[in-house]
Amino acid sequence: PDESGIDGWLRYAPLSPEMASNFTQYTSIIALGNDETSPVLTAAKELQDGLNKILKQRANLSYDLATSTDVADVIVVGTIHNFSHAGGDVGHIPPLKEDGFWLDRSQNNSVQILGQNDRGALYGAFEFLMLLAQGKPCPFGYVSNPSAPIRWINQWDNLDGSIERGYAGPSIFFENMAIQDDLTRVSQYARLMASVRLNGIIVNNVNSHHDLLSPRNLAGLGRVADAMRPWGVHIGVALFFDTPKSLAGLSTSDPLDPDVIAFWDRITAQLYQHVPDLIGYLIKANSEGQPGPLTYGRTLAEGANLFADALKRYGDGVVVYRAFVYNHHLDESDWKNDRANAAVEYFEDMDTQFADNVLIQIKYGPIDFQVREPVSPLFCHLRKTSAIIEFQVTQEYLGQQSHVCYLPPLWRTILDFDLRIDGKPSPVRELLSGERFKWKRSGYAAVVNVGSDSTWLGSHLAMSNLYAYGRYAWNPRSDEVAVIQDWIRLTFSSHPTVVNVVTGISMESWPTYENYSGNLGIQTLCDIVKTCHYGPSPAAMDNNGWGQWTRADAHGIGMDRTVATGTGYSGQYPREVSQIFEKIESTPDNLLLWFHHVPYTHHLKSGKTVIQHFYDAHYEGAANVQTFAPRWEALSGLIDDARFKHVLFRLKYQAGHSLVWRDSINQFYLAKCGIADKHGRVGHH
Ligand code: GCW
Repeated sequence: PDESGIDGWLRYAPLSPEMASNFTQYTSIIALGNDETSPVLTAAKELQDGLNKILKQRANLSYDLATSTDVADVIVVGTIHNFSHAGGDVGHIPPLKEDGFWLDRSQNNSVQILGQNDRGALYGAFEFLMLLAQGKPCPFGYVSNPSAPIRWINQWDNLDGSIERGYAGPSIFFENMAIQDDLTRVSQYARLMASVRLNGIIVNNVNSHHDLLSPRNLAGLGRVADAMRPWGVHIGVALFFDTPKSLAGLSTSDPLDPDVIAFWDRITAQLYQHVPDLIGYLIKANSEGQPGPLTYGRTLAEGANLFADALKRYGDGVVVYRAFVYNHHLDESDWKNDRANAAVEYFEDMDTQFADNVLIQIKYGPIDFQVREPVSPLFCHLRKTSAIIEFQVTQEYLGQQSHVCYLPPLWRTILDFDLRIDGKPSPVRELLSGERFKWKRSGYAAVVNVGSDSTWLGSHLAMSNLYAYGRYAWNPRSDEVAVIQDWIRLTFSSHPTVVNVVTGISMESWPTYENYSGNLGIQTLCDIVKTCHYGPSPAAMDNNGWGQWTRADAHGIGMDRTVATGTGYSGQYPREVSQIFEKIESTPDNLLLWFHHVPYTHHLKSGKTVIQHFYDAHYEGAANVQTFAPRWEALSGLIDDARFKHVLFRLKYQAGHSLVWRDSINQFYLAKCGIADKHGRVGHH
């Protein structure tokens, strides 16, 4: 089988002999610690492997700093604490945050990689190697600190080995209702995660199954934790709220019932025995048919605090409670109904009621990972309770890895958005870092859903999103072009043609996809009735209970979410923001139909009518996709054949499918409104 994707961006391709000759011949690596489970030892081995592959050097590994101070050409890796303990000078090192690191090179070409903790040391080692693999020297005196302590992945893996919204084959974690015997891919995954400084993972689907907590699976979870721990990745689990009933046969799962409390206490104690560094529990409750505290007449906070109390007794895991609570049988005939309102309605009064180890995890937009959404207004309603943002690397509504869609430009519309809470600067990234409301624990989660396919995500190009997710969680001010170019050089090649072509396609990919799949803030017009969330199906976007609506009729389109005449959603933002969205004139074109219901003949700021914009955007988007495969063909011979062909196949498929999108959407709206395309293209196929 073709294994060309297994290492992702950690291929460590050899530098050319000319380039390699610019680098020091490193004689040895000194690891400050030799505990098998410690990321410090992992770092040292990774350095050995990387030097061997990139520079064809064989450095030996030792553990004693004292015998080698002031020796030239060594690499020291460990924690600041151990370095100073062994007599190293740390006086000049600036303060490091948890997981941060210091990277430095001395005049005699020795390298210091020192972490605030052992994970930081591993991150520093990866930084050193990923610079080296791009032919870049180790910097002098370089400090790197994370923006936020929580940088996690959510996998939506089911115990039977299937993956909800996974597009890359069966699970690497589960099979036949149990944990896999062979966890090789799990440690390889942890390696990729560590290299972009992701430190935690929830290993199973939020639509969880009670059998996860059966005795043999608790032991299996221990093995998963063991496989990931050397990479500084710690695990947590998603819980099924009704586990007390379905696994233990209790008559209720009421969060205030003493037997239920005792059940969760016991399970938590057992889980901590297998996974002493458990990061916590992720809870999807009262959402899309899942049971939850409301099922038993209790509040969301009472539900969350049940788990919070159990965790507190055994460790420092947190409860991550998802804000994705809404009625999925919503009646569209009522113009006041709006799923986008749900999270704030459910959570706004709960802010002071959660235990201090409860965090609320909020999808970036109020609906569901659409091609464009405004920031979820729930971020404006939490002060005491800290938050995690939920992104999606698996491209559920974004072409399911069969369309290329580089996501950082979308993420930046969210992270940079200033919510003006209390009239003060409040960009989302400053909420997530904890800066704005002095949160101790907050940050990032992304649904990733890698599978056992050797490409991990089902497509080589999709891996740029996993790489970028780590980079953004660490530093949300990252530059999206710089990030993609690092990824390209590490994954494919530093050849200028490769860098230029892949940068071009990647940077155009999201706006292009938006053009043909759902523009002006109308959401992704895909099939939500069959729930595959793939392919054009504009008719599915109304008359459904999910509340993902466009309200398209013969005259107009869009959701009126204003306070004045609509669902009131815009009023969930602080005044300065809500005023912008309340008025058509100040709402940006790209969110117009999210906030307003307008006639097809309404003129946009661009001067075009809404309907003509639809026609043009779909033609432009689909036309641009036609250029992707021919541009990619310039890479023939510059990268390996297997990956060249794999990507080419997908880009050609996307070219065809974008035409299907273009014509389905355009014909549908032509039929609705009867207004002809000014350029005479629509309706003549
Ligand atoms: O978007 C919906 C997805 C479901 C998912 C749910 C959620 C795991 O279509 O597949 O369930 O969101 O986020 O809970």
